[in-house]
Amino acid sequence: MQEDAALPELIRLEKNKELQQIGNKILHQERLTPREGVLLYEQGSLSYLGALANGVRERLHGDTTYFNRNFHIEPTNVCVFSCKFCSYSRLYAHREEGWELSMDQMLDIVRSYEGKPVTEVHIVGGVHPKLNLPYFIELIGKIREIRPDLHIKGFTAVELDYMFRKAKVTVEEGMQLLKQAGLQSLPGGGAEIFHPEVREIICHDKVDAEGWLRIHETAHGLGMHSNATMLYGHIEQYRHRIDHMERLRQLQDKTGGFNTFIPLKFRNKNNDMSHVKESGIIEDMKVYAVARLYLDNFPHVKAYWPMLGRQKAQLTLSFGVNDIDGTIDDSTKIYSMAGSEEQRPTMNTAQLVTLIKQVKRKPVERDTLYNPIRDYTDIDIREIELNPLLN
Ligand code: V47
Ligand code: SF4
Repeated sequence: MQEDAALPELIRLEKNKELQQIGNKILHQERLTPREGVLLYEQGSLSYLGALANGVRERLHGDTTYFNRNFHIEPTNVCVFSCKFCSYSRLYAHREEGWELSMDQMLDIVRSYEGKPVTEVHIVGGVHPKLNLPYFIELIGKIREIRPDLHIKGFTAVELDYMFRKAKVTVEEGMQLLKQAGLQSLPGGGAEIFHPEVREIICHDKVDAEGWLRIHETAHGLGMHSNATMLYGHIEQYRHRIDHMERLRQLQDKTGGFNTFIPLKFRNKNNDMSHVKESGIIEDMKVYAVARLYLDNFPHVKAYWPMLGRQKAQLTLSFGVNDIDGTIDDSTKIYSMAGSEEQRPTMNTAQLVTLIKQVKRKPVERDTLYNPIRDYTDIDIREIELNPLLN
């Protein structure tokens, strides 16, 4: 890809010598150290970080910005864990305040997409003590029967860890069984912040960093791909964010199985951390930029638009992001309960394409594994709106 000619000049003009050195490393595609990662956060101006990250994004992807056509199923919000930031779960003892979809209700959701050109179902929910490994194996099998063409991306490492321990199977055995049933990849949730200084405070009782990473490593070993998230903007410090990304970078060196990194902005409504102020837009953009610079072995950085809002998601495209997730169509509540920008997050293809075109990027529909499905650059929005196969 063509490099922006202004970038070397911008780096030359940077007054802070350490930041200038980092800029030159980025230009020469050299890996940043953890210390340099922290320094970027502490001293890098937004414009400098943005220009560097944008250069990396351009080198890797040109103007292509991906989206996919997917829908979410949240089996339940009943959860045995008590993450302080979670606005969504209800403890089993208070399960009458929560919801639990039956197998038939979930399959009806899948059936409701008959004839619609979605390519992925994303399944993530709370950790219900009664919903076990055989149940989810059955669910995946039945989804496959109804829609063999759908890519099934499901279950955070937190859900999987609990499922496997309850079923008394090893991670290898459990992953193997789910793979045989038809599970194809793992979403990136449950990672939060790996460092125990933070994890102990915000989510002490669920799988730890090592357990999370082991589950993803095992999935990668079986040829499955996965994503990784980072919940930022609460009590963590810069060094915790860099430690988080460092652990991911190391695993990615080993397996190459991660597709995309998704920073998740902490939202403070209706949870036990409501007293914690949310991050501002400048910090949000820095998180994306530093992620793009630090995670040199992650092919993609994704902005999850329901959490950020559409305009901020658009802005992230100038700070290293090359993917804005999907149509989502989430009729339930995982994010809206935490105070996300979108109360019932869904966008149709025309809306996603418009968002991407407004910032002069090329919208390309992808599948879960980032195989391009259709380039919308030269397709008129009106044509998309009128064609049910495109919208
Ligand atoms: O791990 C919970 C987050 C995650 C809050 O892989 C919150 O494509 C912000 O797995 N404020 C689950 N975030 C979501 C998830 C996901 C989402 C989008 C895309 C993908 C993917 C995966 O939701 C949890 C947690 O980090 N979360 N509460 C909150 N108050
Ligand atoms: Fe349960 Fe997930 Fe909420 Fe934690 S974030 S309480 S594991 S639903």
